[in-house]
Amino acid sequence: MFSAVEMAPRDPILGLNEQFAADTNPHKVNLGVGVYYDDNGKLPLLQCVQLAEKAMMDKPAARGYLPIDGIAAYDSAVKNLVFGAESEPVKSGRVATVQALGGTGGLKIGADFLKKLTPHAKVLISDPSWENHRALFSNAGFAVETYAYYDAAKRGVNFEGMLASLNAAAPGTIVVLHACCHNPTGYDLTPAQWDQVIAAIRAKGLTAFLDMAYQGFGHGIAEDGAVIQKFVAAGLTFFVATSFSKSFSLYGERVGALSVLCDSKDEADRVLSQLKIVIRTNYSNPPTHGGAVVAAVLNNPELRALWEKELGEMRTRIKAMRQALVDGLKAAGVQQDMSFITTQIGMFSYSGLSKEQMVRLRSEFGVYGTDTGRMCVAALNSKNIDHVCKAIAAVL
Ligand code: PLP
Ligand code: TYF
Repeated sequence: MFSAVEMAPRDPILGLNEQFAADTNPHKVNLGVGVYYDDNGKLPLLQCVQLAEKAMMDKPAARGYLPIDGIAAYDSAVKNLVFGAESEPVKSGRVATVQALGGTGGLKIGADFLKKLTPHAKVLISDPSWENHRALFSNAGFAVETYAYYDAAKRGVNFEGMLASLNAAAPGTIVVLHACCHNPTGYDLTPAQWDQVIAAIRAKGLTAFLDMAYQGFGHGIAEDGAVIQKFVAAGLTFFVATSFSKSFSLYGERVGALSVLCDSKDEADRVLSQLKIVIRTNYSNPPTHGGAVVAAVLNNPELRALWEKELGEMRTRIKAMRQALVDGLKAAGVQQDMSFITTQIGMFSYSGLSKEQMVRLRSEFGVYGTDTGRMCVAALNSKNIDHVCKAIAAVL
């Protein structure tokens, strides 16, 4: 039965983890996968999470099945975070939100629902994008193409190209947009550019699917979320996938959500009923723990303030590491201007290094980034930065 099964290729990013684990270089540094580590190179367990868990353990609860769409207090906390507790969409009840297995789960529920709703639509993802965007929407049955995004020569966004791609798209095309902290390039749109993108989406009748995996890692929770307000103000209906993997350092708990902004409460009720069918036929209902922790933090003013502080510390440390990288490369003798690293935002830096240079970084120095030149600056720290700077200087 399985004799004709072919070996599937490894995930290009997660596959690096295996290679890293097997590397015996004592100076090895993993800048491959998008994970935030603290200055001691450790995955943080946030204080706000520990306090919420302690309160839960003090009052142990049985684990029944959750509703198909997850914990009600979680779904409302997500709506409030994404759209604003006092916002018109939340007050009028026209947002359908479901708990999902990470941001990936939110994307997948949205993709499966869209496939039923608009089976012939094309999906556009940015060039380049998180590799799983293409795979996920392809597996949901869509033809996936790209819109122009990265301009290597300019070290920034090819905005004219992006607008041209959107303006050339057929009505109903699904456009996957990184709400903030673009993965992999680290280059985001300016507010004025977002206005133009939104105008094009409106004029051409496209469907926006915002992927918000890094809210709070760019300029702040509210600042990074401001793009959602722009879409609301434009009168559009759209999709938002939320991930708390990075912002709560809860990667393995798989906490995320899908929100769909509809035209009315009646529409949202019907959309929610369809999202529940997608969930029921895939995994029935989500797990309890991660969602309960995030809901406890977001719905408690003190824990919420603590979360904002801890997330702010992660954001500030990443920015400091970007600056340290620019300074360290200069000190290590790199002649070319590397200051673009501090204009990038979020967890990643598209370094501009070639595949050959990235392979050399790995084999000669134990410094792991992706073949595309992407490095996770959130994994740099005061102990490994010198080694990374010297390694990059050597291959440049
Ligand atoms: N979307 C983007 C752009 C990402 O970088 C990630 C990274 O993990 C995800 C979605 C998925 O998030 P999660 O781990 O919560 O599924
Ligand atoms: O881009 C990254 O590194 C993160 C983590 O299949 C990730 O988004 C990478 C690959 C993958 C799932 C998560």
